[in-house]
Amino acid sequence: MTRSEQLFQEAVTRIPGGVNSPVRAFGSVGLTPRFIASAKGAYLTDADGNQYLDYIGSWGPMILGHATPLVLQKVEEACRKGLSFGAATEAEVDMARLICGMVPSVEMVRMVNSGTEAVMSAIRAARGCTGRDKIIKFEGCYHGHSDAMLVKAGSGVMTAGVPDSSGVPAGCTQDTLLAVYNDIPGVERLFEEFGSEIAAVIVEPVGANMGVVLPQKGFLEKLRELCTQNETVLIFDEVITGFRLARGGAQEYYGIEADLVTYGKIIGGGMPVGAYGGKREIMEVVAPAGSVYQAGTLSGNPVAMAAGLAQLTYLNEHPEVYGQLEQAGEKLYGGIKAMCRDLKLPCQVNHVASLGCLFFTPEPVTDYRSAKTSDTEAFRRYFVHMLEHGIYLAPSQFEAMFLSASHTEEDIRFTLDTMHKYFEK
Ligand code: KE4
Repeated sequence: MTRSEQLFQEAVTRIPGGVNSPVRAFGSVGLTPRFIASAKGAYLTDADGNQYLDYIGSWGPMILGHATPLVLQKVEEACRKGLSFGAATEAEVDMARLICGMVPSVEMVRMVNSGTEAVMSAIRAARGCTGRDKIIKFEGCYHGHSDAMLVKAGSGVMTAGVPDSSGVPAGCTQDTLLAVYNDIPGVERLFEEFGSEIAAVIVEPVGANMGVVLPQKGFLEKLRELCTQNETVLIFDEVITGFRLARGGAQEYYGIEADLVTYGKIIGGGMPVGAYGGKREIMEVVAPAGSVYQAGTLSGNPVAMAAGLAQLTYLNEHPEVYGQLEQAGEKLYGGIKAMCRDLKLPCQVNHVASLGCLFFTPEPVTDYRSAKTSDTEAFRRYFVHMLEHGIYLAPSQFEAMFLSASHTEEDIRFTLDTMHKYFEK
């Protein structure tokens, strides 16, 4: 029995499903999850000493790679000054100044402890400043696990979401309206029916939780226009795209300004951090400045701020990293695309900058419905081959691949060679 198998055997007796976040359980690929002991650069080492080239990067935070000296040094320095004070610190002012400097649309920002908390709070702020209740979200977009976001499409008649998890009362999702990603007419119909009741539209500017689904031309622009016309708050959930697609995230990359934006992952440098921010007149409704309550014992934690500041400062001072990630993405995802063409594989490749996804479907993937036409058994076989050859992918067809600044040309060549050996069989 491997060490990972031993650990998993005990873990399932004391942790639901043996993991502290469901996707880590390798459920959809039917394997024992690898228990990771350490990581450095683009590589993970599991509890049995096996090394893997990592395309998850902790689901996005590790854009520079694992255990980068510049982040570790700042964390160590912060630790020596104390781990948590529950009081205001200079590091939080530095972080707010840095985020507002990197993202022009963000005039004020509040630190929280996860992407879920950032989204939950941004929605409350949008409802608080508009006095409206309804929210539009898109099928296939994931915004964390707050009740109002755990919805799936109701019956054809209903447009309101129904809970997509047990334990979520219908009352928590009755104001969540569901639309189809890239389907502007559907959004227009919701605005025609509910316009003056809609507090916010929340969208992943690049869908990265149904695999990777890109915004079609005009989609984000039209959402911006509809929200402006209806005085609805446009929320970009940039927990994944934030500071990954560009210094200013998807807002910069696509040239669209959201009213509120949510962050996580990269801004924590690997530590538990989330944030929401945007227009001053919206953010000033948040307590204690305003009447929208939101709080957190460890929000702006000094050690987490040290990690986040180190990573974000580096990205801010070295924008060339984004060009490097763009080129690496072209090499990797362009190489996979060429392989699919040459070997006539029934697959699709969607990618933008360092994010990408290989879908096992012949159908172009433009939304959740088309993503779900993927052959998840074919994905599972591919995943097992890659893992056995030392390449650690997301254990689900409906997740993204994440490149980091630590992935080398050699790593990308090894990845493409390993894929080619699999597909040419
Ligand atoms: P967290 O609460 O997990 O920090 O963030 C929630 C969240 C919000 N918005 C977007 C766009 C997200 O992608 C996420 C979380 N992403 C998943 C990866 N698909 C986290 C991995 C996990 O759940 O373990």
